Amino acid sequence: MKTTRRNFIKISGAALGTATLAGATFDWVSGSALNKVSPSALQAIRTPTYCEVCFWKCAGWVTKNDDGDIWKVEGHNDDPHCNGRLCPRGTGGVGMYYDKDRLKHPLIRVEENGKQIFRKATWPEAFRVIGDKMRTIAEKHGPECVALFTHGSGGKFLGHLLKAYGSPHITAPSFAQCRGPREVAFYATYGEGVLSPERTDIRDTKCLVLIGSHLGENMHNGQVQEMSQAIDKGATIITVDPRFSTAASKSKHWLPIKPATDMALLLAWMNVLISEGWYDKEYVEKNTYGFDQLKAHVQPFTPEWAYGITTIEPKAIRDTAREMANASPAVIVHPGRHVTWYGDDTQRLRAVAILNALLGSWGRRGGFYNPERISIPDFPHPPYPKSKKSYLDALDGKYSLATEVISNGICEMTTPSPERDCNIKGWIVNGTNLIHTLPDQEATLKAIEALEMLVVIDTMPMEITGYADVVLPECTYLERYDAIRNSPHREPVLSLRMPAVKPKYNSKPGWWIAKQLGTEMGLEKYFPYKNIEEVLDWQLKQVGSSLEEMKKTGVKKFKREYDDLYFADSQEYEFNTNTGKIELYSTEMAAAGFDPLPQYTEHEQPPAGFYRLNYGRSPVHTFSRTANNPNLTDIMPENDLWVNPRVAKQWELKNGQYVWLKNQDGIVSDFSIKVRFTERIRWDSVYMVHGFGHGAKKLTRAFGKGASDTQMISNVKVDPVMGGTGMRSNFVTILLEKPNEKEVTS
Ligand SMILES: Nc1nc2c(c(=O)[nH]1)N[C@H]1C(S)=C(S)[C@@H](COP(=O)(O)OP(=O)(O)OC[C@H]3O[C@@H](n4cnc5c(=O)[nH]c(N)nc54)[C@H](O)[C@@H]3O)O[C@H]1N2
Ligand SMILES: Nc1nc2c(c(=O)[nH]1)N[C@H]1C(S)=C(S)[C@@H](COP(=O)(O)OP(=O)(O)OC[C@H]3O[C@@H](n4cnc5c(=O)[nH]c(N)nc54)[C@H](O)[C@@H]3O)O[C@H]1N2
Ligand code: SF4
Ligand SMILES: [Mo]
Repeated sequence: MKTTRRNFIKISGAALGTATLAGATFDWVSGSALNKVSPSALQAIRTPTYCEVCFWKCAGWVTKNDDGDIWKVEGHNDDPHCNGRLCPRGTGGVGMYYDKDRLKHPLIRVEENGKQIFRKATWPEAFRVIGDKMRTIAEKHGPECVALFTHGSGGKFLGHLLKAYGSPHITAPSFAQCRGPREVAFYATYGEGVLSPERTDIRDTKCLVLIGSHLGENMHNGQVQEMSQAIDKGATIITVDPRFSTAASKSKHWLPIKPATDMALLLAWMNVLISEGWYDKEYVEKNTYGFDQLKAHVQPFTPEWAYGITTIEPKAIRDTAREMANASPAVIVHPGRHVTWYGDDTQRLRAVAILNALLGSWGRRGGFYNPERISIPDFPHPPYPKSKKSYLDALDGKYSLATEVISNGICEMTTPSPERDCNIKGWIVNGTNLIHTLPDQEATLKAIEALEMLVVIDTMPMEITGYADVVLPECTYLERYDAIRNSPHREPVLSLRMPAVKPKYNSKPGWWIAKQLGTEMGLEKYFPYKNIEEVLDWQLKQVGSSLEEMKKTGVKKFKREYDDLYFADSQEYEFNTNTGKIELYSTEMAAAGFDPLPQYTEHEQPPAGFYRLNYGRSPVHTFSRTANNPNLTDIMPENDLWVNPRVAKQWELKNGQYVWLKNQDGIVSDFSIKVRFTERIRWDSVYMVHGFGHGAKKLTRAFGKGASDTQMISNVKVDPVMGGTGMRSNFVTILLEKPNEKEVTS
């Protein structure tokens, strides 16, 4: 098979113009810019938006300065995602617009004097190259051999393009690298997912149990606000985390669990609730299926049994079970969000779902509410062509309960293998930096190397752009219209994003890119509109609003129509499961050949001299997307390595010293990372924030700052139920000296 050798190209040249960056400093975040502003600027016209710095998508207002340029973004008072307050990242989002390192022009990979470089191109040239390649792939292999990876708002338009082209392969890292196991587990149990924003009724809860969910560092705005509200009202917080997280510091009970053993704790909690008779008997009797099997199943899993595995004292297990039962049904055992940890994640989340059912919290005030969203029709278009293949066809029946396309599955399908008749030949990658996002970088690069076409649509010269054949610069969220944000919430709520200013440089919005590309490919009948305003106005009018109205209000709430926010005691409910009940014993899992009741499995522990690599979020950064943001790097320019003082002593480390890391497979970190001594991390683990250690030189602030957790994650534990990539079974050791070049792997 012919493969294109795809060297990483450093994006160069192209730097046109002198973007005046009137104070793209942390001023916006600290609010000190407010003092410098003239009254006339305060009256400047506000335009509505929703934030793209993370996927919570808070609605906000953009205000311009006297020069007509962007001054600040603030939260929208009527939006339940943010209640008028953005998080520091959202406030600092203006930095995405002002960043001088942004992608400025379309780029096409060409060979000059035996060297691959990017040539600055016009949009029509770039579309022609992509159109030609896509036509060739469709003719030679079939349109299902092109896949779209997408994360973020523009995915709607590109997804439409791909379906019109004839491919079902549309995937996002938010499934198999994030919340997929949670959704599959809750569907199996309740016939419904947890969704985003999560349907957790935190503001009214009496007891919130966080299992590795580090709210407070994980800054998903509405949830963090509701958690402080709940604390103010006297709610009990129980945090299960091997690390003393911010949430742990706010907790009545912190259970510093041995990593990778949560299943044992969950089973022991069930054992206590059932054996002590502390579960919600009426709710369980009325709504659930399989209680007797569950009771027999958890009988051996006593707190004493779990103690040996988790290092959590039996008394602490009983006391916390009691706390939950006392609060029931206003109790939430939070399912978490990034849950792809150890490969048995769907089963762990099944245990979480079952525990909530025993506590009667699903559909109850202070537990999980019934969210509602309105249905907005698509702009009319001809039916999509029928696709010959589904992504599951190529995976030999593996991951049969996956409810979405799995990104790592697309990588597998792209990498040539004699056992597979269908290979993917082209990728369009929109708004996801796969090099930092997918674990096992070697596998990602192998797949990329086998591609005939890689198109990347991004705002920044991130690592993934360096492997592209064509790079398309999208304008930032502050410069464009996007699909209507339509969230499931306590009440249905819509939010509009519109451009506050014209796109800088030669960047364009995603909807325009999709429409032009569609036209280039002869698919114009799928884009029967002049511009996005026409689409949005038509859609909004179908639900009793209009673009005109939304431009003024930004956010619109609707009345609930279908059911109540909580279950009514007097009513019978039918759940969307095989038995119509909440399935403690999952008939769906059993039919698919998986354990119908969750089992404890032992996971690997670090070998001598190695530490488990633990990772998480910083409150002021989002993944790798903010690592170059001028406002946010001002607050936190690099990540550091949390090391227990006991480990530090053993290695004779100095606080603040830079070290390199080497993982269990001999992979050495490209960059060094600063050591931080802290009792907040266990002696068997080290911790770092995800999203740093960038190797793309054009990221002038981020390049070489801190280390990349992803680079160290080469051991992936794939969840057999739905294909999620467990990433927490990687172990690192410390290198005190800069490794010689040969030892550095990439
Ligand atoms: N090692 C490791 N891997 C992880 C995680 C982890 O904690 N550790 N977390 C996992 C989780 S939970 C998730 S959800 C995923 C997140 O995965 P991603 O969403 O891929 O995360 P980012 O690194 O932020 O990459 C976003 C990319 O979109 C670009 N971008 C930003 N705004 C726009 C825009 O408006 N338009 C376009 N076209 N591009 C834009 C950014 O420049 C960047 O290249 O990562 C997963 N992978
Ligand atoms: N500021 C900010 N907020 C964000 C994001 C961001 O990039 N920045 N990303 C958003 C996204 S997409 C997601 S998915 C969420 C992710 O955020 P969450 O779902 O809250 O968290 P995780 O990344 O799974 O978990 C990190 C926590 O798990 C703990 N942990 C590690 N191993 C174990 C273990 O074996 N058992 C237990 N019990 N705990 C363990 C770590 O110490 C850490 O405190 O954050 C969201 N919020
Ligand atoms: S939580 Fe913060 S970064 Fe995420 S959408 Fe809201 S304001 Fe933006
Ligand atoms: Mo995520």
